[in-house]
Amino acid sequence: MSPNGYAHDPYPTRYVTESVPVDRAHPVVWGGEGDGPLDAGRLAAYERDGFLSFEALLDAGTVAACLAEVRRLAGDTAVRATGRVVPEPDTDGIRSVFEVHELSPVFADVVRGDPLVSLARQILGSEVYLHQSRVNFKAAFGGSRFGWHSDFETWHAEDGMPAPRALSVSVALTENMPYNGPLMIVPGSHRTFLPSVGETPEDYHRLSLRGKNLPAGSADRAGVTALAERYGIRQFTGTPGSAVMFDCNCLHASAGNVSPFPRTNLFVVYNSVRNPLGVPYAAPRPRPGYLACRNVTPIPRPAAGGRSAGPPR
Ligand code: 6CS
Ligand code: FE
Repeated sequence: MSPNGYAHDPYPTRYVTESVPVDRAHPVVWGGEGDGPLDAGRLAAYERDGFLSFEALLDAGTVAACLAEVRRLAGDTAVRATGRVVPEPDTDGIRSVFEVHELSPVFADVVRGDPLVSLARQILGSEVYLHQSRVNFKAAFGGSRFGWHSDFETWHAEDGMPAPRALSVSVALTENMPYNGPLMIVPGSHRTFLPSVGETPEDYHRLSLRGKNLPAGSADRAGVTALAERYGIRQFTGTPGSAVMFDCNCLHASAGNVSPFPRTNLFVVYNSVRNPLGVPYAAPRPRPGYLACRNVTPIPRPAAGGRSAGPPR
């Protein structure tokens, strides 16, 4: 039984003594072809691999507006003083800024609009709300890595997310190249839940988001090795505006950036309104709202007669 009183936990983690992989107990694709812009072939690919990539999800004008906001937020000392800004582990640079949709009207429009929201509704088969948004900076000459993990492992343990009915969209704001720390995913890993051994410390997010010597929440190395030997590793490169949409239980990571080119991406996480957060499954208390929103009010649909775009590329 989970330490926080759940009688049945299909995804036991942190409080286990051994990382024994568990089969996913929930669907991957919850909606159908008629529910959004993706055709049956793209839905089947997402179901199989756990992700879809897009060459141009956001247009150049939107990307330019986002980048201008990134520069403004990075220089804003008031924003820096809030917990929303996560510093690099070894320098005074910025690693991440959370809840960018509350800090910037430009990001608010992007994360609450199409094509992102229509894609999320279709995959998750319901109305959706924003669980989390952030920008990861990955500065030139030293932006630090993100080790192998499943986001759902963290959100289940620390945020009380019951089921893997959530997804992330990672949008490139600068070009993502093989050598500036792009996202890597183990295709097909979303069908296996890899428990993580190690109790969640108090206020763990202060440490975990900086990515240093993590005592909990890192994916089990033997488990990562077995899945990567079986399925391989996919690395995502692309020009600004390209994107990857991926299931919350995909095993993923990214290397540090020693190149002279920053790799700056917007991450937007949508959760199904039918999957509201409860008590954390394995942490002393819930994390702050800027990391895990507890307001499940659905993102509104555009008024009838509004502009509708073609299928995303
Ligand atoms: O703890 C979290 O919620 C975040 N940390 C990582 C490394 N990935 C997903 C998520 O934004
Ligand atoms: Fe992640």
